Amino acid sequence: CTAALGKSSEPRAPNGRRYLSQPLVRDIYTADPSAHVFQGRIYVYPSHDIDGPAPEDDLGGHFEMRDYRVLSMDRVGAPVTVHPVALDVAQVPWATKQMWAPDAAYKNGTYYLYFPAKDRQGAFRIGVATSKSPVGPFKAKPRPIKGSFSIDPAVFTDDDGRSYMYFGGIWGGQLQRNVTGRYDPNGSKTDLNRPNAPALMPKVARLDASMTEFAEKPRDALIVDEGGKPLLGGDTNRRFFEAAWMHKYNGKYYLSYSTGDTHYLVYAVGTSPYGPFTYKGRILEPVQGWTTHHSIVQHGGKWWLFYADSQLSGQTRLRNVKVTELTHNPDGTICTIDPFVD
Ligand code: FUB
Repeated sequence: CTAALGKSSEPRAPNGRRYLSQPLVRDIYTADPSAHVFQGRIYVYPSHDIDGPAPEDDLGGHFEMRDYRVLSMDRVGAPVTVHPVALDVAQVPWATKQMWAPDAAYKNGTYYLYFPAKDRQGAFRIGVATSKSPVGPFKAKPRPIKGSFSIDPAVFTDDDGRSYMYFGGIWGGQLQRNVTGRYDPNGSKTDLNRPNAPALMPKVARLDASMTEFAEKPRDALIVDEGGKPLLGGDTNRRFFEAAWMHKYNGKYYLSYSTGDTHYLVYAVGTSPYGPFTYKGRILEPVQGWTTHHSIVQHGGKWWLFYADSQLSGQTRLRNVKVTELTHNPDGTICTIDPFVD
């Protein structure tokens, strides 16, 4: 596992080290990059960070995003195009605020943009919007996906054409406020508050043929330790927090995610898109900034990790998307990446 050295002219991070890679775009702030290859070109669907008045809090009230803008490039290292607004919260009948981490999919000539936002009750739901272009503009469905809740949708299409949505997040992502099947506005602010009980898990549901509704009730994407036991709520270095992503490598299903308050990107491997997934290790050590959220995509014969940090602003609420190469070892494990060099 080797990393390319940063150029000596590049600024050092607050920790005195150099950044492994530089921001993909500097004109706008972007985060939570969901990368896909459509017709040979790389498209990145990020959150579009903006500065707002909300003070920082544990529920992410300071992430006040209002719209989405798509990035695209011919290949990693080529010039990046920042496309015009693809969808604005004002165009989504049910949504009020906080257009958080999105994802996209393609099927039969239509592109689908999946996004979380808060409804009038203050509950996160997941919406979908469609377009004939990968960069939009997208037209939102009038209602969120039936049975959806929480945040961070990631849609994976398997080799047999079936698509699955992974989603969820604790703390501000509200997974812990949906355990009864209904949103409880008075529920815990963080998690289940049971460190010795199984942690809250990401959810997975297959999408129906329309790609705009669940074909089934969401179920837990169970993450277990080497002994097959569910990761526990108190295991904060390994348990799921948010930012689920799925990629398939050598026939195995790799569920990767953020550990949130411990700031790691980690992964777990299974033999079915539903899991269970056995925890394997870290993908990315903590970046500058509180959040860490990524995607993994293959292009040009290599695997790429798209991620984000706060290099440009120094503020967690104003992040910038980056990319670096990701390596699978011969035994299927993933090389841990340090986002800093020197
Ligand atoms: O960008 C807002 C939220 O912060 C995302 O939905 C989370 O994954 C975290 O990055």
